[in-house]
Amino acid sequence: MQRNHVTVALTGAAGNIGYAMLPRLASGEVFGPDTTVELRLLEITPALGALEGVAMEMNDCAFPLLTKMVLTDDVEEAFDGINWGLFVGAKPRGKGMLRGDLILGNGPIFTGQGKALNKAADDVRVIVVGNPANTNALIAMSNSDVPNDRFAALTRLDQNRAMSQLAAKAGVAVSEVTNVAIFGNHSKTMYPDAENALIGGKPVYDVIDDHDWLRGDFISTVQGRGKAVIDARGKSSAMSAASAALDHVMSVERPTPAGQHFAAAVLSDGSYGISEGIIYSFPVTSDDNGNLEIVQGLTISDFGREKMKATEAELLEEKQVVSDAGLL
Ligand code: NAX
Repeated sequence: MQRNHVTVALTGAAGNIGYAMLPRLASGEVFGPDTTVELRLLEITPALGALEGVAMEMNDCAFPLLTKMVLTDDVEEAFDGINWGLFVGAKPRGKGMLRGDLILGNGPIFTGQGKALNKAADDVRVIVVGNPANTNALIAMSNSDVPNDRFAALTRLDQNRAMSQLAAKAGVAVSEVTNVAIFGNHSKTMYPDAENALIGGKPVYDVIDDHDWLRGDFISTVQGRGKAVIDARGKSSAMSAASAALDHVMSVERPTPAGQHFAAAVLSDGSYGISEGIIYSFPVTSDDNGNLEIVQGLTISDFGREKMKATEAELLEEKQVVSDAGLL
């Protein structure tokens, strides 16, 4: 998608992921070297002071393409006329907090943000990063007049994690790994699919002999990677999450190379027998105009089917929770 100027809203802009994302958004890397960028930085009121500091640093980077930054705690101001909404801001999951509590704690943020999106530009696209990302995207979508196909939740980090694991196991560069799909929820039930993935254009199952690893540790490593990073670093993934979110934006903005696909959680249309009406991660492609299409016809084994159903069940439960709470 070629444009001269893009307006991008980033929620939670003073947080860890926002900090890792901002310089790359303004550098020209994401939207190209000829596209100027306006940033709308949304935070909660108590974080506006910290946001001011982040904006000072952004100014000190002296990015030639950055035309304007708006710092605000007003969602309507933040989303007015935007081409992209990067929904990162959410309350973190506290120690001992159940997933259900997190869903109900963060859900109301996304009802308001969904409504405010009605002021966005006609071509607006949204990527939800804040957890529980799939269900938050469903809430935002359900509360907005923006067409459903503009909303996605981030599973690109899971795809990137899977690619990195496969490359390391095969002893090849990560650039050799393509067509890794992530099915389902961005949670520990997700199913990273190696059965349709390629290494150097060949099926992963032909390149990696250790099929027990592909069906076992590979999957659990990707599913548990977020926790492993927290255990090692003492903080949740921020650099990699920011990078994946920007990979997603770039993949949506550019046509997908023929025969390839990438992972994004989008509204299920019943593809692969998955229930309609949930935000479920599928292999997708983008056209020249940022429209996503679910890739059809991948071969799914009984093993894969079972995993896809388990993560679907979790998403249906999450949907029930937010539906009962009147958030949809
Ligand atoms: P931080 O706690 O560092 O930053 C979050 C920021 O959001 C804070 O500055 C907070 O003030 C702000 N915020 C809270 N409510 C807001 C609202 N209503 N409007 C605007 N801003 C608001 O968390 P960070 O590490 O940046 O992570 C952000 C979110 O990403 C979390 O929900 C986290 O769980 C999620 N993640 C999602 C990933 C994914 O792949 N989908 C991976 C990484 C990450 O865990």
